Amino acid sequence: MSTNVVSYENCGGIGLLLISNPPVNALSTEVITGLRSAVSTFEAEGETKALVIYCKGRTFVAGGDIASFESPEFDTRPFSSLLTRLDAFQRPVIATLHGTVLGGGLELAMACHYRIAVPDARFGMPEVKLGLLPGSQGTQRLPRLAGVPLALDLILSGRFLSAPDALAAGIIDEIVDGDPLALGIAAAERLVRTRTPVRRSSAMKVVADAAATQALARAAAAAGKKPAYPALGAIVRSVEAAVMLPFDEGEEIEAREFDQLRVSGASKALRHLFFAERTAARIAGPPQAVGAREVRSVGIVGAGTMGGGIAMNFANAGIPVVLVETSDEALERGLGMVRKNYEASAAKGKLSAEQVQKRTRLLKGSLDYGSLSNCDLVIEAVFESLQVKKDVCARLGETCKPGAIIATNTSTLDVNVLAEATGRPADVVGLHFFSPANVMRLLEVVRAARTAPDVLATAMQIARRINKVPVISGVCYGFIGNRMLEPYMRETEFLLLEGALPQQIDAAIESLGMAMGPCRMSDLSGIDIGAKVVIGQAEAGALPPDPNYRVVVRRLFELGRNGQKAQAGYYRYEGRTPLPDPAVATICADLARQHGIVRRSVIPDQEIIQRLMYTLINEGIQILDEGISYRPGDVDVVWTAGYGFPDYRGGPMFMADQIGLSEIKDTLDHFGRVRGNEFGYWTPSNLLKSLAARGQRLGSWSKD
Ligand code: T1G
Repeated sequence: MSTNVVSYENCGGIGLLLISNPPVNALSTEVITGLRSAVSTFEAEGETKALVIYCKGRTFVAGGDIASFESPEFDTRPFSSLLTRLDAFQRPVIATLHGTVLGGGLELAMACHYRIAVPDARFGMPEVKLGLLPGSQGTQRLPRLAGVPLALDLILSGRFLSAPDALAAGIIDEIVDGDPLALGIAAAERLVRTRTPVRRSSAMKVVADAAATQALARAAAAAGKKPAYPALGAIVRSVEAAVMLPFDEGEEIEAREFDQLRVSGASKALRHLFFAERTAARIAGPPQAVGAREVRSVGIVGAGTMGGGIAMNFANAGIPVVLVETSDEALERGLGMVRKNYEASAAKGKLSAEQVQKRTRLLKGSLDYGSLSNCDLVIEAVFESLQVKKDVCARLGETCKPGAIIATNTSTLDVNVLAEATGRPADVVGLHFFSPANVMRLLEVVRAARTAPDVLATAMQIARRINKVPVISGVCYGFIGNRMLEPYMRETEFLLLEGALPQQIDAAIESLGMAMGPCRMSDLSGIDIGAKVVIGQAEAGALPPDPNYRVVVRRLFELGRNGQKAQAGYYRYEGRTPLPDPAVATICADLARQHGIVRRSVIPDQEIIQRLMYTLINEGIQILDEGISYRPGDVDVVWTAGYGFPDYRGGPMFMADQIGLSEIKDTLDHFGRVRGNEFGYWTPSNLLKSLAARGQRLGSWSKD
């Protein structure tokens, strides 16, 4: 028997079941149908002594097919009942495992009687990251094999186990190096020869000891604190069912929990982000047959906080880095900071001493631009000033070898201008890292007007190598993320002038799940940084001709209230703890008086949310309309990976579809009417207007 994705053959009395559904052998409907029919064939062949299940390609089954969960007809039960059939065989069923054995793949393996794995195989239940739980007996089998505490830990965290750890935990039976099929056949023959009785995980007893009870109680308490993630509670209830109830009753509870989670907003949002992150890594447009350039060594100009953090990313990935500075002192400071960061990670047990040594050895310092002449990629991370950066770019244009890529880490300057300054704009790309650069996952890759296709392709590839989530942005002020921040900060300040307090605005925004409200965020990133951007924009004549525009941040800066580092900004600080500061209310009231702004005693939270979020969303849609960003999902990835937007809301564009585009447009129009629209703050983007008029969603929109 064989379909496109599953084949079965009888090889010398052993049934061989092969799954071949690239890239990751996900359990599509077709795979499940194929599995059912292969298992029926084995069932019918009474004389076949054992069954070996194995996979072609880079991995054993990495889980259910996530795309199939969108179908209203999706049901976990057909796969679960197949697992029950496998489990019930009297003849041994062997899973031979390699790659990433995840979710439904691990469930399939656990339903087999014997699991053999190659040494570098990894195991996990990552469903929680999709807002789900293992829906095909995983919450029932894993506690039986590995015990309740570890099962809970794995299912709640989604973390992976190495093969040795999985062996120690009782999840697999044997590790052997070799070809998975040959290993599976050898194991099958041995089990048959020795007449080893089949061992069914469903028949094992769950150890219900004090450790299990405590783990469940702790997990339930932790889940209770995160109501935005309903999967956590559902996982605890399902594992609890494994402890309290017979297997089939526990399985039914798990299936019901899964059904509810699958249609929950959180899971839909997280599934959207799963695909959005992977799609963002692809360059839009017709596939271009361009290879990437090779990057074996990296240079960084500027060993400040940014430069040092960027350097760590490359050293972490095993790529040698040279950091160039203008003085010994600056260089030593930069390298010292990197060393300190590594030592801190080692002290927390996140890195071994050898890892620290290996990484620091990959980092070299230099005062000489000449040491960049052999680098394949050079990133400038110097002071954010057009003249300074232009000078550095010009020098890099001369110093870097032909074919080397020159990248700028500017966050506010025009990448086209910097590209021209190098004299070789085709080699230039923007790499906008977020601070702290060694921690934040987001990387905006800025495609300038003359960036060569292979330079862009290399930037995307290198981003993945250093474990970043890359998103392409065109050239505009602030790129995708900071540009959308502009109306958000503008409305924050207007609300402060009108009588809202920083703590009220932050609380309203944090109630949506944002990691930090705008005032806390500004205090953390530095009021001086924000104010200088506004002042620079004013000098460049780029601000709206509105005398009230962002006057608060400028006043705080004048007063030296530069945020957390100054222990005063929108808040006053005790250490890192922000405390409401009546002085800020006075500052805002004085400014409001000077600027003739009427203060109100009550500003509803809903107004705060609408004014900040709807204008941010409108800007995002405008960015799509202008082609600065390719896809709504890209914008969502920027905000969830770089700006603390709650992943369970899927990002601002996904959220816009949930709110309804008409509702957003009508609300903007409403504010335009009641507040006046002299400066165009409330003008819906043309794309928003046309989508709203047609009742279309961003999720189904594409530029072409
Ligand atoms: N379903 C559909 N597509 C998948 C997929 C999946 N489970 N996993 C990966 N892909 C696609 C992905 O979109 C990309 O496509 C390509 O494969 C390579 O992925 C039934 C309910 C396996 C560790 O959550 O963690 O089982 O972009 O770029 O870095 O009860 O993919 O090339 O078109 O990520 O080498 C549980 C999710 C599902 C695993 C490989 N399983 N996948 O990483 O490659 S729920 C997961 C991953 C479930 C059961 C329950 C990773 C990976 P494209 P990639 P990678």
